[in-house]
Amino acid sequence: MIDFHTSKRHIYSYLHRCERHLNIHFWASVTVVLFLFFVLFLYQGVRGSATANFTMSILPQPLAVTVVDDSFNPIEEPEVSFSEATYEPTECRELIAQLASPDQQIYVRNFDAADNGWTVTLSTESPTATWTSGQYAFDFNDPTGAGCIDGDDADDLAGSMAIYTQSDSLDSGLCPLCSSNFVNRVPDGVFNESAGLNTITLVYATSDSDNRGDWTLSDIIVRQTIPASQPAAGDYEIPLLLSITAN
Ligand SMILES: [Ca+2]
Ligand SMILES: [Ca+2]
Ligand SMILES: [Ca+2]
Repeated sequence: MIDFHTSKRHIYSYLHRCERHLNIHFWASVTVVLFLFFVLFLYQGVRGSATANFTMSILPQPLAVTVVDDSFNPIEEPEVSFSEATYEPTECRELIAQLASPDQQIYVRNFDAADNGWTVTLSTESPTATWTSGQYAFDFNDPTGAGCIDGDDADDLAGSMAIYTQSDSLDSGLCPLCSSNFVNRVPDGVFNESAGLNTITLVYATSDSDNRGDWTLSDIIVRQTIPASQPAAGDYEIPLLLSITAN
């Protein structure tokens, strides 16, 4: 005789064990599947990584010479002003002015633009330029007779300009790690049209100089003769160019 209740209990027990068994299998399967997804995720993450090449270009600054103030602010239209002179009928005189006065300085920058050195010069736009005031003029590049008489240059005017740089007037600029070795000032120069000396070198750097650096030059003395009987026509002017060239 079958004990129905006993069988039923056995069946329930059996089913319950099966359910537990299935649950264990289910969660084990879920765990395995999640683990596989995790591994796959890591693998995809590794396989999907990329190397980004960071690039940067530091370009050389253009070779430059400017006139700046004590704080290195550019002075757009620097002037060199001589003291006033009265008319003198018989005497040839000399006036003195200062280029790059105490609150101004010539500022040279070479930040990898000229690796073989550079040269800073002063010149006029043309060797035949003169000091002019309306119809009147006198010369700037004729040292004949100490700048007091006309020589064999193209014009018939007298007058001579000389440039003098001072010792200890050449200094390093703003670059803290740059060297000023092999950067030299030229003590003096005289414009001479007939001798072909149409530019005066103020400062230069040799090929051994630092390829990166900035320098200042100040207190440049300019001497200009005024011929006797030069008409007092008013204000005389002559533009001069401050230039820098790579060697
Ligand atoms: Ca001349
Ligand atoms: Ca002449
Ligand atoms: Ca002359």
